[in-house]
Order: sequence, then structure tokens, then C-alpha cells
Amino acid sequence: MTNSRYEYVREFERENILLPETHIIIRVDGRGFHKFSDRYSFDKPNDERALKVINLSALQLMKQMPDIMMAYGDSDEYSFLLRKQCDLFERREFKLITTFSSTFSAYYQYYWNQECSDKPLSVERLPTFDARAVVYPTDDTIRDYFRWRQVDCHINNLYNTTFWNLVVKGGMTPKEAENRLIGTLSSDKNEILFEQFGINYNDEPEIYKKGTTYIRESIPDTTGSSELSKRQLDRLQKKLRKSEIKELHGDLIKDEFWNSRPWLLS
Ligand code: DGT
Ligand code: MG
Ligand code: MG
Ligand code: MG
Repeated sequence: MTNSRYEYVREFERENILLPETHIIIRVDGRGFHKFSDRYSFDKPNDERALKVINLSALQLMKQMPDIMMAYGDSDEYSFLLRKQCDLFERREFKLITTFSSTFSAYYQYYWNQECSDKPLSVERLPTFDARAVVYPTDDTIRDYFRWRQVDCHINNLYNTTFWNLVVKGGMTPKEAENRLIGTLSSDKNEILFEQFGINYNDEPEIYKKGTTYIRESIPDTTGSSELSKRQLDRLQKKLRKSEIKELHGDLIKDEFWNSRPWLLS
């Protein structure tokens, strides 16, 4: 780029470099999906095809970005865990979050057109996603982050499942169902589902109760070592790119998930 007298305005630009040697988690979340799900008549409480679209988008992003070690998502959100030594975009926060949100939005639209061609997208309401990046200083905070998101998935799904059964099968208005559920505990909702609708919540599909997790399988233990040479780094990137990505719908709350996959946090 040639210098010009106007070049000085560059001095106004600001970067935020995310703390090195820490795990970065980037979470994308659909903008206004309450309305989006309404506009495109999502099934209630869970729309299988919409879930497939968001999952395909997350998987594709993970394939494109070898630094993503793990992804977890449900509803209209996905969280991506980057490897500790990741130097993607020199850890520039704005570059990371704008790339994640725009790429994810593009994939979502692509897969929507593929999976839901009977519901063409209207330019008045296109699916777009925001993104935020947070650095977590310890393995425990990373584990707790994913536990937090999975508990959130569980609470929302139990609520939505009970709510929509009260409305659709129980004949309540949404307002009545909302009032019925005020102050209820998980056990109360389980009981309503069982007593009134013969549904054992435990038998609901795991993908709805626990969300979806993608993990890179068995990565060489160099993922964590700092100061890799250029050649080592190229080799690692190649291995990451070729590594198998596994889909799970299991428990992230117990230590067993984390203890049996030390490379995720190394
Ligand atoms: P935001 O994120 O602040 O722009 O606002 P929203 O409306 O996206 O709110 P959020 O992200 O807290 O909640 C996600 C919304 O998406 C929630 O209203 C339920 C809806 N949604 C997500 N997945 C499904 C689904 O499978 N079926 C139905 N019926 N609704 C869904
Ligand atoms: Mg949203
Ligand atoms: Mg959301
Ligand atoms: Mg450029």
C-alpha cells in the first residue's frame, strides 16, 4: 500500500488482542430467532430440520478452522473452543468474532436452502448471528462454561416441552400455560409431563435434552506445547485438519467427558 497524506487516520484504529496462552471460546447466537422461528413455522418445541441446519453449519465451520477443538450448541447458539496455543488472526478479537459471525451466517443460509427448500428465505428476515469471544484462564472455567450452556439447554428444553404440551395437547392458551409453570421446579414439570401427557422426560431424544457436541478425536499431544517451530506448526495444522470430528449428544457435566479427552484442554 502506498503512503498518502491521509494515511494518518489509520492511527485511529484499535485492536483487542486476546490474552495469549488461554483458551478462547467464541459463541454465536441467532439474531431475533424468536421471530425467525415464528416466521418460518418451526416445529415446537424442537424443529428437527432447523437443528440439522445449525449443526451442519457448526460442523462446516469446524472443518474450515482446524483450531476449533470442540463445539457445543442447542437452540440458536453454538460455542466454539479454540486450542490454547491458537494464533488464528493473531488472536485479534474483532477479526475473530466478525469472521465467525459472518461465516456462520453464510453457512446457515446455505444449509437452510439445502434442507428447507420448501421454506425459501425472505430478504425481510434472513438468519444472521452475532458473536462474542471470551478467554477463560483455567481448565475448570472451561469445563464450567460448557456445563453452564448444557444446563441452560436442559432447563429451556424441559420448560419448552412442558409448555408446548400444555398448549397443544392440554388446550391451554400460551398465557395460561405460562401461568401454570410459574414457580414450578424441574420435578413439577416432569410430573406434569408424566401425569397429564404420559411422557417420561427421560425418554425424550438426547439431542433435545443435551444438545450437540462436536469434538476432534485423538489429537497428538503437541496441541498444547508453546513455541512450536514453523515446521511443527504446519504439521500440527495438517493433522488437525485431517482429524476425525465426532458428533455426540452426551453429558458434559460429569468429569468423565473431560478426563477421557485430555487433548481438548491441553
Ligand atoms: P437475540 O438472541 O437476543 O437476538 O433474541 P432471540 O429471539 O434469538 O432469543 P434467544 O437467542 O434467547 O432464544 C432463541 C429463540 O429461538 C427462542 O425464542 C426459541 C427459538 N428457537 C430456537 N430453536 C427453536 C426450535 O427448534 N423450535 C422453536 N419453536 N423455536 C426455536
Ligand atoms: Mg438468539
Ligand atoms: Mg439463543
Ligand atoms: Mg481485506
